[in-house]
Amino acid sequence: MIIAVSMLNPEAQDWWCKELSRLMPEDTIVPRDGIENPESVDYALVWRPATGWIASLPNLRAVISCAAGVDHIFADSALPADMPVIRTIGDDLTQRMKEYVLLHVLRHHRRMPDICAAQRNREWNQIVTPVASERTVAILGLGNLGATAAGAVSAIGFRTLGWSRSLKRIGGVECHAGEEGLRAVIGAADIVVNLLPLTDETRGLIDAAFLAAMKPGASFINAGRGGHVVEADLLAALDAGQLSHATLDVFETEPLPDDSPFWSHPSVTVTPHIASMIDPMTGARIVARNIREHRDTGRSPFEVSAERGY
Ligand code: NDP
Ligand code: OXD
Repeated sequence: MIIAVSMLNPEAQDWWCKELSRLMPEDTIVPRDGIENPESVDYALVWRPATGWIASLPNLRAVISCAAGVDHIFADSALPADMPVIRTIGDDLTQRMKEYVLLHVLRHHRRMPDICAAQRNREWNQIVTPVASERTVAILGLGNLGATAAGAVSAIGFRTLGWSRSLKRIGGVECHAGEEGLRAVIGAADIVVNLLPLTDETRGLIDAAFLAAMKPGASFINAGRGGHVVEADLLAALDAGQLSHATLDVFETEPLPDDSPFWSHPSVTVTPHIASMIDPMTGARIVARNIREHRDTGRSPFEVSAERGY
């Protein structure tokens, strides 16, 4: 087989090529710029491929996202309609997201941004916060990552609400679905965590109306995608005090531009899309296994639905 690799970051591309070559010695792994005959390429492993690049490989059997999200593939307007798209998930990725969500939920809950600001001013500010059982946390998206994060948040004592497209049953989590479910969840939560995939339905979901429907003074954690948020509306809600704090891992434009107001906003914590990046060694093993399975069976349990977009 010939497997082509296309990543935005040349170092990451190099790394994936080397690691896959090691794990798949019987196959040929080529970087995007090293393809001699586009007709010979069987699989493509990608992060944010250039528009039309996938379509330029006429005999491709499937395209593999090196990540859990696949919005970066469906964003390609030239993507052939029937192209199988396979995502990469694993325990490593789930564990990392669980850690990120717990870290920042606890940080918001215990008002660490205010404690840190007080330290910068040499103020001995003994902020007393309610115990976890008196706080409500909402997780938007109850898939591979959201369900695990919701279980972990519930396990440390928060009242935990969850929202998804279809109604779920998760121990310790009050699950909701649909438009009405969303209003109920965001209206009750002190901390809202976004772990939705970016699709036509979820793009721009977190806009002025959404933010106004949140509990006054609530906080927001975004580890889904930047495209879920109307950034100007979020800034306005923070400036007005409707939201007390936002921790943002993902942005409409990444890397976050130098002149973004998020960098220096006193009520914003920026993390550089690191909530959960699969460990590259583990990732390459999973990708190699998924490609072999697809080659042998013509299917993959990790194939996503083009119609749903996730
Ligand atoms: P999954 O596909 O496993 O789960 C998605 C969840 O979102 C499901 O519960 C689904 O509902 C729900 N959902 C989808 N569309 C809607 C909608 N319109 N209304 C309500 N609920 C909806 O995804 P993962 O948990 O694996 O990942 C989620 C996202 O996290 C990724 O797509 C990616 O964008 C982001 N991510 C971010 C990372 C980071 O480092 N910041 C790392 C990895 C992922 P249902 O269950 O009914 O289908
Ligand atoms: C992912 C990501 O989707 O890293 O896995 O954002």
